[in-house]
Amino acid sequence: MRTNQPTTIRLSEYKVPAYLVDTVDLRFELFESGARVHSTLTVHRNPESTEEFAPLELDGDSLKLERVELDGQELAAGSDYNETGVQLVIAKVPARFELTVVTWIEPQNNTRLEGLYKSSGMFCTQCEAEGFRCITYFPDRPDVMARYRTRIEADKASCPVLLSNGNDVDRGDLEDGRHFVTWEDPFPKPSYLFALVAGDLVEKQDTFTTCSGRDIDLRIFVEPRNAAKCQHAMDSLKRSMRWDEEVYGREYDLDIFMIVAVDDFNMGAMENKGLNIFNSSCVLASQETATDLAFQRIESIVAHEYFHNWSGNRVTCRDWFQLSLKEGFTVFRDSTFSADMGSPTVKRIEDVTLLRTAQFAEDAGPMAHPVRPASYMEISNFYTLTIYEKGAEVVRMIHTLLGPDLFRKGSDLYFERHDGEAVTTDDFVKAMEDASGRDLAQFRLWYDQAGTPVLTVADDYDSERGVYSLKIQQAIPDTSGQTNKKPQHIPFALGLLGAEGEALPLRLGSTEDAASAPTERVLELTDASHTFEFHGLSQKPVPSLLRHFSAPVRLVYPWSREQLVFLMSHDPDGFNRWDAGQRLAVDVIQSLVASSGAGDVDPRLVDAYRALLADRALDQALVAKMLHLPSEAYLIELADSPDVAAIHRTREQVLSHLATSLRDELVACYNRNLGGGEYEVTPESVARRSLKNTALAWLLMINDDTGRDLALQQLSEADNMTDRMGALRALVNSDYAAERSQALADFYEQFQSDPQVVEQWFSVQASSDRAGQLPQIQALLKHPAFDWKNPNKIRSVIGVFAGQNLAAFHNPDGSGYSFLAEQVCRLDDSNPQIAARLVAPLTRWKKFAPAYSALMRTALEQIRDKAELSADLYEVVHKSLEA
Ligand code: 7MF
Ligand code: ZN
Repeated sequence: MRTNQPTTIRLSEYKVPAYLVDTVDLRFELFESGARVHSTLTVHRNPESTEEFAPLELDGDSLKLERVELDGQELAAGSDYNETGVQLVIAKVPARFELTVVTWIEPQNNTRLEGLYKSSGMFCTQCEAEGFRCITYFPDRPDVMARYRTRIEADKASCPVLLSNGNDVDRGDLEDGRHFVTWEDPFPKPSYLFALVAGDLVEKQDTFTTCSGRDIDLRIFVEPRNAAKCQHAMDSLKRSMRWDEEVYGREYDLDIFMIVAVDDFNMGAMENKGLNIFNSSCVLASQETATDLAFQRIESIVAHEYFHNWSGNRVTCRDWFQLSLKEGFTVFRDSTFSADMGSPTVKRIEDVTLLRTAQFAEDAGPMAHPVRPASYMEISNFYTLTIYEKGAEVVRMIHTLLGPDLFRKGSDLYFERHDGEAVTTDDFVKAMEDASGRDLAQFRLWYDQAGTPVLTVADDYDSERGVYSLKIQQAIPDTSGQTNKKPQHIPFALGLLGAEGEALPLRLGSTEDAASAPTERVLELTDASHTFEFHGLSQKPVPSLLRHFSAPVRLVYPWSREQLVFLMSHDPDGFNRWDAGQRLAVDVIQSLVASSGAGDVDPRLVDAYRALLADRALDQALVAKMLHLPSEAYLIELADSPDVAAIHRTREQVLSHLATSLRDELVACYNRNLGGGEYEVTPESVARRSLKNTALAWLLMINDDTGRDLALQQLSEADNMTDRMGALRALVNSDYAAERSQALADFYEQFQSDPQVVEQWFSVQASSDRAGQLPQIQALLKHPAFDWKNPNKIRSVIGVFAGQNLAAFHNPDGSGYSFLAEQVCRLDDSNPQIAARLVAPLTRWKKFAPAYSALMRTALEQIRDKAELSADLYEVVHKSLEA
């Protein structure tokens, strides 16, 4: 734990490493009482470094140093080397040498879950970004790439399975019931991709034959009780491997690919070379225990980690400022994969919902930063929605500007040019430029300028000339440390619709031929203001703007409610149909909030939803999405000085008005989507369940017992977790207090032995304004299944309360805020990464009305004044207080 102020690392101060490492030879002796790590490095001076006589500086954290040897000679502390607590410094080293370092670590006491630690009796590692330095002294930076050989020694009975990166090359028995396995990874890699697992695990085995005919051994390792929950992850893995061959021409490179499920994990998963480690909740699934959402999440995370093998591992990041090089690109890849596996429109809706709700909020808050940040204090704070989601949008825009063929040429060139290297986002853009011949100089601003661009569109129709003009202005808001930003290069996809909903030809000049003019175009905005003229139009069209959400921007256009209703049922772009529905619902809710709930819910909204419920031609997955009202979080993000209680109340008022008005249609929708035969996770059956469960949730907002009875019946008859959870959630969020308690108790009784289900059980309560008021949250923290050492449990209660139960969290008495501050302080001592992530909702204090924001600020100050603040929490709290 640091007590002094952490330092700022700047991109502008990047220097090539003074020494490079060729090989790393590791030997782990694993015991109950700790682990001894013997590390032998072959090192040489970097010819590209200007510092010829630089000292050798190795990073280390929480290590007990036992021995240092240089070329076989033991070195002495003080005279030959210095240990500073975070570094091992050897002042004088030759141009080429062999260094051996022996350290002692205590995985069983490692609660930070960085480096080597124990989870349910199993040894495992997490080294990204800077965890390797918690294992041994090493130049722990991604531009130092080396070949690793790892020998693991452990007790054979408690740790029959010993895994590391690459291929196993040797194994055997040792004295005292111990054994060893040696692994060799032929590909040079940065230290953050190192992994080790040792424990009592069972494996599910399969094979994949690559495009060149090589057989790859696939293995998923889990605790014995989870043996039957690996099939979906295995299928997802094989689909990902095939897709990466077909879409990117990328073949897997080792002979074996392993996945391990771990219960205690700070993040979702990790792409360690040949040995991916997953949070159990992101890999284990069965019909009885996992929802459709979980099945989809698992597929996309397995894909994400697998895709990193090329976008991240074969070509890696030069430094952590380039994090989006691998993360933005890989999220774009996994998102395209998921779109190809299901409905592209629905996947786009899900991605945009996350982006607009959470990334836009981040970009407007005190921690706003560019996709390529210029500085950071603690790198683990920069695994953000901006790096991942906005970074993916930036890659998507390159794809839009170049088209699929030139984009593929660009990615081929990128992989070919930089295979085995550690590079920058600029190298990525350069490869795209060189392959396509396009100039992306202005486009690069997307990497450097923080903040969400605002596009303001004004239109005009000249009936005499038959010309429709669109004036599009862009402005990028100031963010901390950045003002007066330059206009960015923005791809803007659009279409124009005639009175019957027909797609009109887009003729950008009077000479363009109507017959050959496309009905959708991508305009390229480069100036602060542009006016585009569309010719040959005999009537004023309805514009369908920013189709597919072609750029991550806020779009301002004075839609009328008639236009939105029209687009909801006519726009050929499914994404914009959904978006029109969202805008209409937002407009209706916002005006009711403004009038303090006085006035009626616009009947056009009711009619639009009625039409949707009756629409059997439209993709039912899209209908299911369109029936979701904009979330409270999104409504809060859109508001200037949000009154959380009023937004919550009004949204519920609209929901129950819709439900009451559409009761018969909802019952019909419910019944129509009931049954459907054997459970399967196909887009069609997922859509059926989603529609059915939405209808059910709405029916419980009505003051008769229809919904309650259906929910109780569904709860007792469901053969899968999606339906069970749908019914439970609907009951928990209803006013049927007795049924709620009974259903929650029965559910726990039935599923208490399954940690992933218990996490869902915590979440459904913590997110509910009925079951998740502060005293109830306090009680959940005392529940026997709650575990302060398990990040998933912490997130499912505290994280969900502060992030999803917004009316309760923003209780005007400030109790939600001081509760969060207290838990964050407590967690900072055991797991700083989790503490720093959990505090995020408080950092948005400036956005709220004065009464709220003063209390939020007080809670932040309470954290700031805590003794011994971690660097993680220090950075977030200080930056948000100083903003
Ligand atoms: C899909 O990016 C999308 C994002 C870092 C840990 C996984 O592969 C990763 C790791 C964080 C936040 C989100 C994700 C990951 C991490 C993630 C996972 C799946 N390199 Br932190
Ligand atoms: Zn990733």
